[in-house]
Amino acid sequence: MRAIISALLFTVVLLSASHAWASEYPPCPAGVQCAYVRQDVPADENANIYNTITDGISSSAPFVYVFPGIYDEQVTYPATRSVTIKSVDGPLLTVISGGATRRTPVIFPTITATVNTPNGRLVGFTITNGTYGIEVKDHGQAFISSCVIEENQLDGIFAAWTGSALVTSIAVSNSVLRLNQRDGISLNPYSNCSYGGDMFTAAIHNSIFEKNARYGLYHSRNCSIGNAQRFSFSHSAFYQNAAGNMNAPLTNGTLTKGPGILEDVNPRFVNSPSGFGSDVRLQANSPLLDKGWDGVNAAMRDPDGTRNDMGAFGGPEARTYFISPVDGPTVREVIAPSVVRQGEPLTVRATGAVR
Ligand SMILES: [Ca+2]
Repeated sequence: MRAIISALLFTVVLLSASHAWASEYPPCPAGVQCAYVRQDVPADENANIYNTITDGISSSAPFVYVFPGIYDEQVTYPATRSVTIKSVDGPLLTVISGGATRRTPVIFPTITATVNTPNGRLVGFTITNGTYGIEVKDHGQAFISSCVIEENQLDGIFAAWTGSALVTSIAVSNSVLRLNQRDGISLNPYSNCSYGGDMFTAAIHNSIFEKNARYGLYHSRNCSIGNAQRFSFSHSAFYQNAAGNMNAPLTNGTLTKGPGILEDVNPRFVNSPSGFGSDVRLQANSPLLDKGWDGVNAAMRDPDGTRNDMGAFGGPEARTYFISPVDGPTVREVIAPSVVRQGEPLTVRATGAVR
């Protein structure tokens, strides 16, 4: 009888949680077109369904939703319009890979107009097996959140500025940069220090840098990349980056560390091998739970309303990303009769909750 109750309870878990993570079509914001990318049905342009992320971008839709799968392609954002590319079910299930040639999976190109709005948002992917994981080219503008960027040949994210009147802008939040073979994030304003600090902006929050082969966070110039308005860096954690957590210019104070930087702290991921199969959700005893940046209001909080957890499974975008009871949908208030006669129906009542 114990086995039967367990089986029924498992059914309850699935039914309760299914609305939270099943691959349903996400709603499209009012008044805009959305493209849907999935590998399990034929492409149908009339229904805005495509088989590759590149084709989804080519549809001109400003929102591209990507269903679970391993996407072996080079995703290049458009240079003249803004696009949000977002996974439906999160980075454990949705991968963009560099493939056999280890090309860079995601590129934010040089933009062609003087604008200070981001031209690209990337939300909820694992980015792996590339030369760089993500390259932000000269005056590219990139917002990256809820991503796992791991095991790329050079840097997890490489961002450049080579000297012009246009800004290179990079914002990274609630992401994990691990096991890259050079730096986790590499900021590269190539010019000398005479540019006044206005041409490169970076915002890094709520992220985890683990076991990168050189630095966790690297800055190529021993000079300021700007004042606090141009560089904000807080509430992030570092663990076992081979050459150091941050390189010398950072420790010299030219990049100002904000509050909540934790160094040499084991994040306690659920499973963190090299190669496919990593699971960088935080265990219940992780010291990085509730250590992220709350922001100026509740907008940065976790789906359960608590303070932001560092990493790719914290923050407001994580609502749909939990796929098992480990740190994910939970069943509470289970009411089941302790004794049931053979052949009688058994009713189990429970409350399902996404954290
Ligand atoms: Ca939390």
